[in-house]
Amino acid sequence: MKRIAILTFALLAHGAWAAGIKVENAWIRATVPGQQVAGAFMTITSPEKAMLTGAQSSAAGNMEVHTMNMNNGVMEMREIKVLPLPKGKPVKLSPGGFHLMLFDLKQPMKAGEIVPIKLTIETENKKPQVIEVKAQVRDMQGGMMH
Ligand SMILES: [Cu+2]
Repeated sequence: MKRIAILTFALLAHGAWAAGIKVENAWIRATVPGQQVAGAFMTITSPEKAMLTGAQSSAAGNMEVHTMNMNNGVMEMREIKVLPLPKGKPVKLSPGGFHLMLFDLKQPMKAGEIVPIKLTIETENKKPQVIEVKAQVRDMQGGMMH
């Protein structure tokens, strides 16, 4: 499926800093009534080598980290358990690439709403850290197939 989308990446004022980990431009794609899943996107920069190992939100029953690839012209998504965060290099979660998936939505995602997401980030030899991010729901054209 070909995705046609016009994306505007505006920096949100709600940047989150915790343990030096920077999360910018966190947003969730608005859903239509009856839709049970939504994609969440953001840019994560870690000052040291780390990994994203999970996410949670009060707005969703479950969340997964996904990767998306084109395979013979077909968009394919699969869950990944670990998303590496190289030292100092921004990792962009965006439509068509890495993203977070919200499942079993408690309510529709309406444009303009702010939804909290908790990211679990681990560095070598350290306890996992939970970083709370505020994601803005945005209405975007185009869809993501599941
Ligand atoms: Cu997905």
